[in-house]
Amino acid sequence: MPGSLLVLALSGVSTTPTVTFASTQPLGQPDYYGVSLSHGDVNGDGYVDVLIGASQADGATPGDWAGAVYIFHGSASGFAASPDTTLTGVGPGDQLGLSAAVVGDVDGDGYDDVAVGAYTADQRGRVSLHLGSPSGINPMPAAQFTGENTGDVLFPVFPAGDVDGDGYADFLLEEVGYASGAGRVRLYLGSADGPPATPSQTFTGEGPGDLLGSCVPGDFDMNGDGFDDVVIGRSPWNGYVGQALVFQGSATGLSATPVATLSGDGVALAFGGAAASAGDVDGDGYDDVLVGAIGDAELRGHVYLYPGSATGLSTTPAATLVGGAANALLGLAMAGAGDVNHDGYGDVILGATGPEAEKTGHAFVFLGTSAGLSQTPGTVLDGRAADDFFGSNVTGAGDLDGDGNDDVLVSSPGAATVTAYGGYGPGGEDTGADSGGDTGADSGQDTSADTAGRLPNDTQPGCGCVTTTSTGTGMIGLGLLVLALRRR
Ligand SMILES: [Ca+2]
Ligand SMILES: [Ca+2]
Ligand SMILES: [Ca+2]
Ligand SMILES: [Ca+2]
Repeated sequence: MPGSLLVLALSGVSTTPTVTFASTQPLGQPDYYGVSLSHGDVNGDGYVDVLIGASQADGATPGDWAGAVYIFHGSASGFAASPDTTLTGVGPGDQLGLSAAVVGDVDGDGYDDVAVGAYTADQRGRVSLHLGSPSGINPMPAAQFTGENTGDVLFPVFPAGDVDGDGYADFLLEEVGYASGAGRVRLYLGSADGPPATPSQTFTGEGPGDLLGSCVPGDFDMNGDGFDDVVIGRSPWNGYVGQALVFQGSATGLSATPVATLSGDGVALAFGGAAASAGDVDGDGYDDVLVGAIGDAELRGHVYLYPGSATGLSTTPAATLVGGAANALLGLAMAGAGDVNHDGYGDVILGATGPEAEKTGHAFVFLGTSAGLSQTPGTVLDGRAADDFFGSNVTGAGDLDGDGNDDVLVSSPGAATVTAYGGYGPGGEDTGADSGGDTGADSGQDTSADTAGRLPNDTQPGCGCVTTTSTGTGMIGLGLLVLALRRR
């Protein structure tokens, strides 16, 4: 009806970037900037900090793929142009930051902590836990975890929220190559002393090729009991049909076996290749979850929304979003976006590097409503140039500019940038008349000059840092992008 259309039109995410983070690696040497994205408050000052991984960043030798993770501190005046902390890989092929995340406050000292994964030369893999402090992330790791065997490739890291409800953040690590590719997910429970040296629980795939744990969203409470729950995808399971296993949190940790299994609708293969907590899109007090399957016949991409309830996740999707054209690859990346329009309903952001052959890329923000997730995007964000691969990674970013509306981050690894876009509420976009920082009274998105010290918008328009040719299509998002960047 017209009234709701009007509200939709006046709230969402601005298409004008508020901040652009840019790689400093030399042109023509792609570093996979933005392959990992995360946010939290690592220095406890109340401002959101941003983490950006670049797994092919130079180490001692150009092109050695040592990798790096950059952490930018938020402040009243925005973000500095240079990262406040840089973590770098220790050797060629480390690919540090291929996965990295702010995993919450694991030791309960009031500062969020960071876990960074490295592929490593022997493919055993290594994850380092770096603790937050008043001055930010300590570059010296407080703990390190390695794959049990050569080839186990322990590197994906996932915040798990607080699965045992003790107030300490918990996290998950994944060994993608464990047991000939069966895969294993390790749960580490936080404590005042940090995480234990050995995992609190492990979950192992059923057989070679299972790749249990191809995705794990964290920080979601499907049944409102105060214990966060976890979904683990098995994208290649059963001839690439895929499944997603739901594990329930409790005072003693996660359920040893799944309490539910999600299977999609059979239309799209590779179900579970991506997943994310959607937040609470329908405002009923139970978090909802997104699971993607890009392997339909035309590679449009399917994204399914499963609603939470007092008894757990429904195994029937409440909504199915499908890419609008062949090769759209909708749902290659997905995330909860927080509440971009400050209406109390959780919103989500989906990335899609297609459908255009030149891979400019897109991201779509869908708004939550009392009736569930809207079926048309409230905002469409676009990459700027061919081979930007805009939308390869997306995340909610919390409230970066302090206007009361949550913001989003979108990676363009081809352009070696990560761009922030501001949410705004029914009051419409803020045109910037209120100088001196937007405290949120106008519930709008602040695009303006009152953000001194912030990076100028869009510092490298269409820089052409990467000149990959179009890539064709693939079944697995991350693999597709790695292939594309390697083909240079
Ligand atoms: Ca901490
Ligand atoms: Ca905990
Ligand atoms: Ca809900
Ligand atoms: Ca909302």
